[in-house]
Amino acid sequence: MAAVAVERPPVEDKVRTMKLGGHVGFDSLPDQLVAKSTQSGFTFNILCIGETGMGKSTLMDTLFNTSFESNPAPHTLPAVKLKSHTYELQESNVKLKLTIVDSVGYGDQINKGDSFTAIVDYIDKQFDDYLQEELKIRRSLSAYHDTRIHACLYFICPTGHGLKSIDLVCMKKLDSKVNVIPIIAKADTISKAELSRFKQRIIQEVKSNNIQIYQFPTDDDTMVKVNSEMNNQIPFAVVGSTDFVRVGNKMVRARQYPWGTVQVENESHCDFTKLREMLIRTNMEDMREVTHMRHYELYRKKILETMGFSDVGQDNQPVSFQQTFEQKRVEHREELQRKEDEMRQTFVLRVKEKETELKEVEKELYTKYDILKREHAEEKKRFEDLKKRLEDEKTEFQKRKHQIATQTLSTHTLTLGKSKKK
Ligand SMILES: Nc1nc2c(ncn2[C@@H]2O[C@H](COP(=O)(O)OP(=O)(O)OP(=O)(O)O)[C@@H](O)[C@H]2O)c(=O)[nH]1
Ligand SMILES: [Mg+2]
Repeated sequence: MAAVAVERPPVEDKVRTMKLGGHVGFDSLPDQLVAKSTQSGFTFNILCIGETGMGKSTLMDTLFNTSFESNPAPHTLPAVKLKSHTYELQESNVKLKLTIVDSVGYGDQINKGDSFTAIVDYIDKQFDDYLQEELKIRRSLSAYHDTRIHACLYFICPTGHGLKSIDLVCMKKLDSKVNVIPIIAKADTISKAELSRFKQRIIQEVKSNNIQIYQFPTDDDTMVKVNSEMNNQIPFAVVGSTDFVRVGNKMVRARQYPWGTVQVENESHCDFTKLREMLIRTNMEDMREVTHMRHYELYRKKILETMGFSDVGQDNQPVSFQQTFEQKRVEHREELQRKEDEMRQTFVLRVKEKETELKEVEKELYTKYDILKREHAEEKKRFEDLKKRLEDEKTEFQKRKHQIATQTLSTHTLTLGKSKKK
């Protein structure tokens, strides 16, 4: 057999070379996240707590540079009420669903002891709604409107003296439920020297009452400097205004007085820009995160524990949700059975009691009947005796009557005989 030589094409000619359409790598993940978040939008919920007329609505208008058109609250409410409004805001292509919750009638009541109750209840209700959604079988957390409060601005009255008891009590009740940011309201009514003393006193009182106010995060290297500086300036002294004044060739938000103008955005006039920077620009995401990771987590833990769930059993060994659920079901059944037995026993006991009661009554009735029967027999006998006596008397009477009649007749006959003899 003759060998046939086959000619092969060179190897390089068979390899297909393709050009990449773009960069390949997971370093695009953050961009994907940004695109997704931008598309779904953001939610931010602010709670304003402060006495009536403290400038809450004005500050919200100033903060978001818009007019939310709110009406002044009445002073005559019997209790504190919370009113919430949701607004859809858009800046470039970022959508923000902003909810502003206002404490209406806060501090207006004579007894201010439980002013915080309505606020605590509101915050818990929002946590509860979220928990219910989380526990659903078909949950849709991405479409869910999260109404949990991310920031609570506590408006301190600019008295210059210190915090009122209502402020201390309320902030203490809220510090484990929400990010409390105390601010000095209407700071234009307080002088510069007074303000720094006032701030120090507030911080001192907050510390001595062990109130955990929100601290801007200092764990991020890029933000550590500015945030720690801002933490030292809390509580921010703010001024709000809905009026605009021309300064140079610009219209700025300001409050005009006969002696001058307070510019809201002027850092030497008040801390408004610091608050806006910290609240909206720098730490909005951190507040959302702290709300979810700390405050909500705490609420969830407490609720699940009161429902009897725990991560570890009595022997300190991990137990699953399923095991706890099964155990609870068994306990529940046993409890039901115990209650049923208890009720049955009570029923039998009651029936027996009733039976004895009825027997007693029956016995009593028989006794009464016997007495009545005896009395009746005696009465009958008495009447019969009486009747017999009467009849005897009647017979006697008849007899006497007859005698007398006979006597009278004989006497008459005798008298008649005598008169004839004469
Ligand atoms: N001096 C001063 N007055 C202010 C400031 N902010 C608001 N005001 C005035 O205080 C009054 C009440 O302001 P609002 O913003 O309606 O106060 P509020 O807390 O929303 O009041 P209610 O909703 O009724 O509880 C208005 O006359 C405002 O012009 C401020 O920073 N300084
Ligand atoms: Mg208002």
